[in-house]
Amino acid sequence: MATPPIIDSFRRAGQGHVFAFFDQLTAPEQERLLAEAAEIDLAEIERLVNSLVRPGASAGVDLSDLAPAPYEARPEFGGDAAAWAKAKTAGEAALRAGRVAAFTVAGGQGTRLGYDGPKGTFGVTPLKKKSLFQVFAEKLRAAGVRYGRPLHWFIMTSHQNHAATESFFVENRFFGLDRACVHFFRQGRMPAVDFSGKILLESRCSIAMSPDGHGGSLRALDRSGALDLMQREGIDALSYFQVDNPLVRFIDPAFIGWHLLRGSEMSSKMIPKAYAEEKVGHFCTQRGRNVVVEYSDLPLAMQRETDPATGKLRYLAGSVAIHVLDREFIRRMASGGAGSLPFHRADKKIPTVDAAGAPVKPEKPNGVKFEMFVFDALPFSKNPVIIEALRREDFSPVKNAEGVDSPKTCREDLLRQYAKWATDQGAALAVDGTGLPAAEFEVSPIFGYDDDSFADAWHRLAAKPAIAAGLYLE
Ligand code: UD2
Repeated sequence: MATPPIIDSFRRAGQGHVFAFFDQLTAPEQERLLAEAAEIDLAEIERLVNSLVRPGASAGVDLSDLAPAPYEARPEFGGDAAAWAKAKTAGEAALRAGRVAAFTVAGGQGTRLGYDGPKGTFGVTPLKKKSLFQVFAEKLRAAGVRYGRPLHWFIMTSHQNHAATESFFVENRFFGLDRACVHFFRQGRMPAVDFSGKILLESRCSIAMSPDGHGGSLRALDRSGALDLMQREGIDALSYFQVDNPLVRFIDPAFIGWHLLRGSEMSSKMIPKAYAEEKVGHFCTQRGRNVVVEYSDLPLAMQRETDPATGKLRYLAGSVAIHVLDREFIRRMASGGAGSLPFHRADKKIPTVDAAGAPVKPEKPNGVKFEMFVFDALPFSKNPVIIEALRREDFSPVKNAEGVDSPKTCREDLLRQYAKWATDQGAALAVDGTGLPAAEFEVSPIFGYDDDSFADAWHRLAAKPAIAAGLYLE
């Protein structure tokens, strides 16, 4: 049989070892390997190896001329109350007009949590143990009712978790959403390479491929037809959030309003960092553009720097990965028309095979994965706006099995959120100094998913229930 041309192109690129076992494989195994190889842009890999992997390659993050990025402070912290009110009105109008859709990036591998399954299926709420996906689905359902329009929801998965994610929704009857409004699509993949730039095999018949990072969502939104669907439906603003954060207020009229009124192509929420080394990105400016510098790339001294006038952290504005993106901006980024997202290097332990084809489970990093980050689109966007958000209303991710950002801290933050909404309405309940209620209770997003919707629902109740352990408001 003649050698398939793709094998020749791999050989020419110095990656012929990918097919070292080809002649020993069954026909379906050969097909699988060829299909994976066809996903790879060899020129792109060569570029990345030269710029990020070869000895002497730079880490790729430019820290010159950084300064803290300005942001719109909330009215209670000195911001312009009239501008916030105007933004909220504009956002509500956009929601009623059906101009907004939700977008969850759920393609990550969730290794830190040690949970076997798509992270969105992980149970988080205090009493009902609702999954992350159920919490988001119910917020969306409630917002659809509030604004008189069902909202579309895009969910990006990876090759590893796509089927399990879809089945979870089917088994749970889409949590009451119209399934025609829920759209799943897979993100792209990139091959891992060893430290000399050779593409790693995962087994004799497969390449070590992994998701291309949440920045891959821009290309994937385009490729999947999501942008065309948005255009047909008259949707121009996409509310972007991560799968691990059940507190997120992703249908937030004020945020959407700031984005639209400013003609912003990419808007972001910032939260003041809780402590200097908090593992979030930092909103900065660099030569007139907004950028996010990840905690791992910002030297500790800068993370800890304080402003002499206020004593506060100088790089205070933490990026918690909540954005609104303009549809046509995504399209331009996806086609490379606005610029292209850089890849970042992550050194990992990558299961592979030795020269004889026997499996190898490395004990220390043996190779490099390439990932794009969505926040790297920021410097390419026109009129970007950053608004301040409240941690208690927007952010408590589940990342680790224990300690910070764990199921326990997230459950407690959900309880604090419910307690705050209830006490704001005059409900009597005991809370400790951190706002944590003594009674474990739960508020369904269908009852209330933010302070406004909770207040309205509470107001409508003929008899106000006593907030006690086990109460479920729905
Ligand atoms: C991310 C941000 C950090 C901060 C923090 C807030 C990066 C590099 N850092 O940190 O600045 O905002 O979140 O919680 O993003 N995902 C995919 N496909 C991929 C990789 C990730 O969909 O290929 C999704 C993943 O499912 C999750 C989100 O992206 O929803 C974040 O991924 P992560 O857990 O790797 O991000 P983390 O915690 O390092």
